[in-house]
Amino acid sequence: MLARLAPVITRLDLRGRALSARDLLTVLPRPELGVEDATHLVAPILEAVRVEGAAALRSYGEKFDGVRPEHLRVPAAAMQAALDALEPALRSALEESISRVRTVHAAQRPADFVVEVAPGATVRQRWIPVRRVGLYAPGGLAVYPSSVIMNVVAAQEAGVGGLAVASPPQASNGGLPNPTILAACALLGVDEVYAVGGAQAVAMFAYGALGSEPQDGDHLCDPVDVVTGPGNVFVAAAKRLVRGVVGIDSEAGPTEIAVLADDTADPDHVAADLLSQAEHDPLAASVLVTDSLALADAVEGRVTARAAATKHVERVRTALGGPQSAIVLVDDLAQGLAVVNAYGAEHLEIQTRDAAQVADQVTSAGAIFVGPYSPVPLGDYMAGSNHVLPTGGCAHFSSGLGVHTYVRAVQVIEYDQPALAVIADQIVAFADAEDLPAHGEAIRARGV
Ligand code: HSO
Ligand code: ZN
Repeated sequence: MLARLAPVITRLDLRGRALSARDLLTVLPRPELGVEDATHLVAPILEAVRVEGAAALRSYGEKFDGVRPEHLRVPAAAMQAALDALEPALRSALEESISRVRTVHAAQRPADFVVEVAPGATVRQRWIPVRRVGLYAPGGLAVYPSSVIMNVVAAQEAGVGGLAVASPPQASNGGLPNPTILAACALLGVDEVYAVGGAQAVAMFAYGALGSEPQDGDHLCDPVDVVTGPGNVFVAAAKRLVRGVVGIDSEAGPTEIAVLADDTADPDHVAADLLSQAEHDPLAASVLVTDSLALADAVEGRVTARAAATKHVERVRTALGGPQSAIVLVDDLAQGLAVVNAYGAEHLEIQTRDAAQVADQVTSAGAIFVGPYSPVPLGDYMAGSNHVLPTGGCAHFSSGLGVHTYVRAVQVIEYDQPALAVIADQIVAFADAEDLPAHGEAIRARGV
């Protein structure tokens, strides 16, 4: 007979407690990221790359990745070789994922519109893709070809013309990035790939980089307009520092899953889903919110048993045992919704009766997974949705990665002479009130 295992996840009982959204935020803590501290460490790296270009990139490869890349720009033959070596089952999975993600993102393209404000007076809105983007794919503990797909397909469907990918050089791959990352790029038709990791990759994209060896050419990499992609705290710090020089996506933190469940949920499914995200990171957050004590007990047991048997047991136990993870007991679904809305999880599963209706009442989440057959790993790989999502409560004010990340809205204004004449006096009155008479004169100069 097995000894009873100590539960790996703590419990938080909110039953009978009337807590405001603000109070709720303090009872569901999140890990401290330390991005601000890391900015001091990465600032000199950014400066070195800006000034020295490829020479600095090679030195940092040697220092941080343990290998000095001969080819910072991955040669075409190496891209093709990685694709040729791709195992057929994985190739088919990548292709299916690309196809589904492409279908969803093609539908995300926002429509231009034109409004006739008055006769002869139009304002048009055009969505224009950015010219060139730099996409970062981590290569240390986390090697996620799936994230390459999420970034590249969104940018391609936005209509971005220039796409570059960077991923750390691997000593085990002769100083080139991870072979599956290269194969994913090749499948996606991306041929500009760099063996550059961490903060130095963000700097290379933001400032561009001059070559230092003959194989680099004069310009190794041209600057981009937007840098996206997940990374560790140093990548997040570098993105924070270059924001303004370029656009960035969010500073993605450790992954989070919240599950809102009632007594109809299958405890084994809930436990498996909580573990699935805990395996990413010791700082990952797994939170179950339920009004069913029986479900809470059953999930606790299943989580503990599954944690003991899973491959990344240390990571999972640390994540589930951390203050960022909990089983939260609530009075009813209404309080459960208040909790998940205050939390604003990166991923939120709804495993309740009438799950679709409950999901409609969610106001803050990076992505919502509805019903028993829509677990988060489906979205991580294959649903068609994007898995680069706001963490750390950023879902309260921002969206996941998508076509919108790579486009800008430009308004186009066109009035004819009679349309301008109708409002000329009002513009002049406005300009005078702001003591800007030259504004009014620009209107009057048109004979109106
Ligand atoms: N769950 C992660 C994404 C990921 N999962 C990549 C597997 N591979 C953050 O949404
Ligand atoms: Zn995942």
